Amino acid sequence: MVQAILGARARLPVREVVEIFAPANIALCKYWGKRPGALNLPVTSSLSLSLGNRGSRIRLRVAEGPVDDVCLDGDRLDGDSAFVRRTRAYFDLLCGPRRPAFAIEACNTVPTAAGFASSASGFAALVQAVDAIMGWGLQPAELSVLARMGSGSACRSLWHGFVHWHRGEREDGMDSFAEPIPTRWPELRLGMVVVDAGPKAIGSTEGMRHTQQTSPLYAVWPEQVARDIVDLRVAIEARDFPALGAVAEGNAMAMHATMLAARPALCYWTPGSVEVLGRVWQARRDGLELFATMDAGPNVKVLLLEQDCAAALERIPGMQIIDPWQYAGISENP
Ligand code: 2P0
Repeated sequence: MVQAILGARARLPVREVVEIFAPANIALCKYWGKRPGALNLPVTSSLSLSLGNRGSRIRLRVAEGPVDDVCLDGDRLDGDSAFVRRTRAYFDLLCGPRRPAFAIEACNTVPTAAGFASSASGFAALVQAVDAIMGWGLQPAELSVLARMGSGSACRSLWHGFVHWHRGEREDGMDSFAEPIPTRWPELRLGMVVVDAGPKAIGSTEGMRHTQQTSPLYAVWPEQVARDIVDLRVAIEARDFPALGAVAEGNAMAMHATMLAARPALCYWTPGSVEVLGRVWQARRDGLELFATMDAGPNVKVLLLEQDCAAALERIPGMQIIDPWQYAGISENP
């Protein structure tokens, strides 16, 4: 598939150094489950909101020595670390085995230790950096396909704002890529509540596999997603916040329900997660429109409007509020 995209493009660098930023993203309709194969082809479509200036910045240059050199947030990583091995495999995938060695400096502006950093922004930045340093000039959809092969949700991190990842039908995955939704919603905010900063016990890839193989509730997940995506698109178009929040929260709860029904159960929630969810739900009963979403971990993300930020912080002290539309000046990508 990489060959189908790159065609006769040279696998030698045309630039010495490039610097790229890609935002992290939070799904409002989740990607949970893969079709067979190693291409990260999803069972369903999904829809996300990017996190403005929170994400990954990557500086990529051709290395002086023969081996890749990887620095993350200022620390040089051991060549055997999982991060370096995954990065190296991705370079091999894109540039082939006879590629030059690269030096990469990656810096996350989503706090890594807080468990929010995902591979999404990293692979989205990486594929754009490789495209730029090699002078390939690939189309956005092609970059999205290649980002997806690094990590599924990375295909959504090529854009700011709302992004729709289309499931696609083809077995080669060439029609499974994301596209931006051109609706801005400047009042929309996303709160991050750190419940547990530690690494999660079961990664998403394994969690998806286990859910698909053993959960009797997984059978209804694709139908639910099909409805939720349509409802989200309508809510975004109408800038209908209660509708957007209700669908996003319901979709996240449904995803976690499929995991809870897996055998044995897969539960990313901790008592702290439930406590935060309780605060969100109590706020709503009191007339404050907050909605929750959660991913493959215990931390809680809160959807809210700018006008409610102060009231929300009284309910959930310590919540870090992100403006998804604040990214001017950080996206000077080539
Ligand atoms: C999402 N997650 O849509 C869902 C919700 C986690 C829960 O995308 O195996 O790291 O690399 O394709 O992209 C996390 O999964 O998984 C994810 P791989 P990825 O955001």
